[in-house]
Amino acid sequence: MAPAANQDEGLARRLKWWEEARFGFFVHWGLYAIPAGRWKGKYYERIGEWIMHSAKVPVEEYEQLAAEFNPVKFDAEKWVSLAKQAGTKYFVITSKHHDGFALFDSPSSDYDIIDATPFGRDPMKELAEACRKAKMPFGFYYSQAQDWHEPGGLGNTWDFSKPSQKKFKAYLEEKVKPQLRELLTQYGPIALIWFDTPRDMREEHSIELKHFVHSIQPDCIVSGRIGNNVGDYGSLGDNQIPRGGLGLPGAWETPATLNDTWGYKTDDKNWKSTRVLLELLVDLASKGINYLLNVGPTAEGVIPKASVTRLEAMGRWLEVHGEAIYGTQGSPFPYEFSWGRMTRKGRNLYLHFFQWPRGRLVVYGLRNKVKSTCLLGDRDAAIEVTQDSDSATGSHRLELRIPRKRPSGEIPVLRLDLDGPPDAEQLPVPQFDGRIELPAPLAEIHNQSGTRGIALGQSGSLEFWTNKRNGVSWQFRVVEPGDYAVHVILSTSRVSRKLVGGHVVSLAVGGSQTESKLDVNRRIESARTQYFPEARAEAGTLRIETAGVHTLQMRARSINREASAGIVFSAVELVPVGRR
Ligand code: H79
Repeated sequence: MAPAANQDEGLARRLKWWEEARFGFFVHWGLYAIPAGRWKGKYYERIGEWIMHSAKVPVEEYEQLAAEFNPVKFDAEKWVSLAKQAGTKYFVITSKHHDGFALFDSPSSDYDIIDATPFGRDPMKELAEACRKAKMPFGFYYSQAQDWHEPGGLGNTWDFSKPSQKKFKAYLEEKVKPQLRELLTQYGPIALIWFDTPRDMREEHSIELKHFVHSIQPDCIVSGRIGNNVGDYGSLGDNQIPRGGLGLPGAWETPATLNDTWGYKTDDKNWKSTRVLLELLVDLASKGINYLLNVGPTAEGVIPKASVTRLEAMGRWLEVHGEAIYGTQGSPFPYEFSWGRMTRKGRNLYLHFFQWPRGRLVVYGLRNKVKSTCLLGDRDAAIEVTQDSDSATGSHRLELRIPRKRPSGEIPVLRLDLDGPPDAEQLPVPQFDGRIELPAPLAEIHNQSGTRGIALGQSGSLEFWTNKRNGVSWQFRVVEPGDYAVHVILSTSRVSRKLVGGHVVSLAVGGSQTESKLDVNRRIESARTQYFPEARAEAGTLRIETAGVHTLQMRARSINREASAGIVFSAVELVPVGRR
């Protein structure tokens, strides 16, 4: 969801600390931690907090879980101290998820932790206090549109029929607003309200709720999922990470899981490794996107050990490399590197190595002078820098001689201290491996007027290429003439979650042209593609005769009708053939 227009003068002030934070701690905790993925002996594949929906549990039956909710091992200080140790900089917890149960003292409702459980304590009060002591900004997740407990809320199709607008409006007035008022008055300063799944909320409702929050706490950030693009920042899909840059203005965040579920599930052992989690953090930071990483505590109030060890390990990496994450902005380059990612801060450029270069690394297109370098965590490492620019091709070349021995630590980071803010050539140029990446956000879009055309989606992919008369092109710079294999990176987005190929496209540079049917057989396996898959579709070879600036034209010959969003792709790459 794109962020609100910056007419809102409070926006920049509200968002400053949040954009610097880059890494947040998310907690999904509620009654669903009791069934933990199983209902009446049956295991449900889907995310744990959805069990009421997955098993179509009637309200009266689900309500009975409350009598069992007694998290005697809950320790607010322990949770907040883990969040600190992990290196996260804000804390967000479910105050009410889609099941409608309030995990806080809600005077306006009986379906809350004080009235309906034997626990007798308000965990939100304890967490707010622990966060205040730890100087950790504290925020609430609140499901504003889906509420499976109420006939006026959305989503419960097994007990209720779809509510009328009038009924939904009454639910907003009688449940949502009173509870938001409670959340914003009972717990001191609230950093953020994390709204979710707006569904068919009308724009007027989104705007009204946002103003309602700000009328009580003007500095409270409102998440993008309040709907209708009126949030303070944009929210990508759950676990979604775009390839290349987003190419969209504003502040962004991706909520993400350590395993597959959000709410605790006994059987979900699909834990990501520390290494993968750090890659995701770095990948997002390199695109200027916050990472809100979730834990799902048990019904007893314990954060699973597998989560704790990973978060602690991330914290250890951040202790050494945190300056390359906190307070940084995304890479000055509009595409990714095969060896890793970049972030920047002031005059510093940080190179995060997913693969350690064997002795030598070359970066093209950086216009700055490098004044000095520092390998984080190893101040004595000798790095030799050479810079020149090729007048024939106009390309700036930076060569780094790097120790062959890979430093310890999950992802080594090299800081370059520059003569000014990083200034990178925006035109795609060949990088170290000779590959030229043409990313979706840099494409020039050629839509025939009057048709719904190709557009850059919120995931950094091009979508809605459904008309053969439309097309795209890129400019880019060639340094070494020759043959290039062309690959189209097919991708998925929030509107088209299934990878679809079968389109026939033609690609041309100058007089050289190739036509191919794109298939999805070569999946790209990476930390990023687990939930939003990508495939590298081979699309022939092009001969580029001269060095210098060229234009690649991409046209559609036929578009697979099964693809409702048309050809969805995130980049075209040109890979030199037969050179080494
Ligand atoms: O709170 C977490 C999720 O519960 C919530 N967002 C994150 C932060 C979320 N709500 N909706 N969704 C995510 C999309 C849900 C998709 C699915 Fe399903 C739920 C897929 C399987 C279960 C809905 C029901 C679609 C298919 C069945």
